[in-house]
Amino acid sequence: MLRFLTGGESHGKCLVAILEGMVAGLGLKEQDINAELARRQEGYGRGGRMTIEKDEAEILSGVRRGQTLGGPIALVIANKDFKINELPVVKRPRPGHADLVGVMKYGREDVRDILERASARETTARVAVGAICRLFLAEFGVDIASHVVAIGGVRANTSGLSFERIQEASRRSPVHCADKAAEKKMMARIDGARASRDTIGGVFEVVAKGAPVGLGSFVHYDRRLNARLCAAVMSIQAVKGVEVGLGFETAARPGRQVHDEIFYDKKKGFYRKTNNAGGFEGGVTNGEPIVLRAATKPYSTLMSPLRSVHIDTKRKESATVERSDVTAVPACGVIGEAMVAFELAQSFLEKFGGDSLGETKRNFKGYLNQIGKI
Ligand code: EPS
Repeated sequence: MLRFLTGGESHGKCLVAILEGMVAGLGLKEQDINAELARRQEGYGRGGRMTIEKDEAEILSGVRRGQTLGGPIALVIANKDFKINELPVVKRPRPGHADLVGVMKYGREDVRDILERASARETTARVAVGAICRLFLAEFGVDIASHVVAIGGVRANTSGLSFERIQEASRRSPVHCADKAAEKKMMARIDGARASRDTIGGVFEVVAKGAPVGLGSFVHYDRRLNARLCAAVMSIQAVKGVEVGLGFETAARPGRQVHDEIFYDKKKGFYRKTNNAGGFEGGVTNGEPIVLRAATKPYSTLMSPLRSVHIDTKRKESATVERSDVTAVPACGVIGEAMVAFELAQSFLEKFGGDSLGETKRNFKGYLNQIGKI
C-alpha cells in the first residue's frame, strides 16, 4: 500500500514527509522534487512569503545512489521564514479559515496554534511526495498537467487544445493559464483585488493522460477511483468544489449529448471521440485522459478584514490581518497534480503490485496483453 504523512507548521523549522510503499529501483534525485516545488511557488498574485522561500527537499532515507530502495522515503524541506515562537498571539479568527473551529476543537487559546498547521504551506510537502509519484507514473507512460481555467470570474477558453499545448502554455504563463487573452484579464483582475485589499479564487483543471483502462473499481464506494481523486483534490486548502469531465454540466444535457460513444480500430483498440466522462466510467479509468476541475474560494486573509469576534473578550472586532496571497489558484493546480499523482500511483500499485519497479512493469505488461494493448 502506498501512503504518506506530512508534518510541520507554516513558520516551524521545516516541513517533513514520509512516503511509504514506493517500489525499489525508481530513479530519484532531489532536483526532480525541487523542480515541482519551484512550480508550486509560482503564480501572479502570491504574497511576500514566496520571495523569502526557495523550497528545496533533502532526501533523508529510502534512496541510495539515485535509486529508491523500497523503504520509507523521508523528506525534509526547510522553512527559511522560521520564527514560530516569536510570532504574535492571534485572538481574532478569520472568517473562512480554520481559526475558530480549530481553537474550539483543540481547546487552544491562541489561533496561531491552529493556523500554523492549517496553512497551505503544508502543500509543499504534498508536492514533494507527488513529484516522486510522477516519476513512478512516467515509467508507465502517464503524464499529468494542470492549468488555470478561471480566476475571479475571468474564464479561459482552452477548448480544442491538446494536452501538450496546455502543459507547455500553462508552464510559461504567470497565472498558469493556456489562454493568452484570458491571462491578461486574470492578471488585471488580481491587480484589482490587491488594490481593493481583497482576495479572489478560481478554477484549475488537472489532466492525466496515459492511464490504462481498469484503474479503480465499481465494486465498492471506496474503490471508485474518481471518488478518491475528488477527495484528494478536495483536501487541498481552499478547494470548495471538484468535478470530473463535464461534471455539473452533465445534469443539464440529455444523454446523447453526454455519453462518449464507443468505437473500435484494429490499431487503437476501443476508443472514444469525446471525453465528457473525464476518463471514468463506473469509477474505473476508461483509457481516456482523466480530467478534473476544482474551484477554490478566495483566501480568507483579507487586507481589509471582515467582522469577527475576539475569542477571549467575545467583543466585536475585525479579523486578524496576516501576510497572505491575493490568489494562489496557479499553485493550487500544481498541488492538484501532486494529489492526482499520488492517488494514481497508489491505484497502480493496488492493481499491479510489486516490490520493485521491474516486478510492477512485468505485471503491467501482462495486463496490457490481456486487454489487447500490446
Ligand atoms: C503559503 C505560505 C503562507 C501563505 C499561504 C500559503 O505563508 P505566510 O502565512 O507566511 O505568508 O502565503 O498560506 C495561506 C494562504 C493560509 O491560509 O495559510 C505557501 O507556502 O503556499
